[in-house]
Amino acid sequence: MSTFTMDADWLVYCQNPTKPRFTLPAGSIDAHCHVFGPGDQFPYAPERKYTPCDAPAEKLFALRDFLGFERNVIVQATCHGADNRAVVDALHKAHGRARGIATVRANVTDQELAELDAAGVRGLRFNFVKRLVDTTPPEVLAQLAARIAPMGWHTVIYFEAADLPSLYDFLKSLPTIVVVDHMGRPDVSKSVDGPEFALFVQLMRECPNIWSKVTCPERLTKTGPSQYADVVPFARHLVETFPDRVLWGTDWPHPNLKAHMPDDGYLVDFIPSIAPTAELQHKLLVANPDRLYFSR
Ligand code: 0GY
Repeated sequence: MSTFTMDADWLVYCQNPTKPRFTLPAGSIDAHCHVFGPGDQFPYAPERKYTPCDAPAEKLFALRDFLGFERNVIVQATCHGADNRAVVDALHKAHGRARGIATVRANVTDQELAELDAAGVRGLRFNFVKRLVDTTPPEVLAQLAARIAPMGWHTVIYFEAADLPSLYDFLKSLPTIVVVDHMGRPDVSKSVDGPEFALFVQLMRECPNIWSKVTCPERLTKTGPSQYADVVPFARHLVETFPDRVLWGTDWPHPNLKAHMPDDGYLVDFIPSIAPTAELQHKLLVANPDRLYFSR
């Protein structure tokens, strides 16, 4: 019996995804996914804002193989706070086929960072989404970024589009590669050419060290799962404009979706609509994440 009871409105990940029609290029990397617990082994953090279902490494690797991915980038989820043991355990079990993104507090020691590096962690996640975390002051995050830059690590940033104006200068100032989760969460009911998304595109234009995950159509869509048509123009614009600085991932096990749980096979079938050529697909799924995560 688990010590943790998932939230009453929690949606469990799809148990029987369909086989994608789109064949992923050899060496493809799912560059944004999580593991949750299992809570009995890796307790959820006391400061968490949600209690998920368990989603252990074995299930993630089964999905990886079923969909046709070769490797994963496992991102620390907020339900584990700054306790990275579940991610580190998954990296160990992946036998070199995964890298990780950790969350740490300001008092993390150099020795702890070195141990995370040895386990396969290659970056830190800074989260500005208020429903997920109590925000850490940017100056504290800037100090952490300065410490990880010499390690060759990067920063992964999660924020919502409405907060980009206030974060703009902070993002520009970071001394690492900066990977923005889910395209900065644009409001896709607005125009892809409108001022809100234009600001994000401008940030990427101004800063060659800023990358974007073109992920989470299921999270961003306003019109529903049918082709995620409203999300396509945003993701495709970034893929075509910045083909060497985009990443793709499933976001399995899809935390905090309240209305619709995607079929992961169907999410893979979304890829050709945002990366329509074999060359763009290879950059998005293989070359870019391989360069960022697996060069050592
Ligand atoms: C995502 C999105 C979400 C959650 C987290 O770490 C997390 O809890 O990332 C979200 O709720 O939008 O990328 O998985």
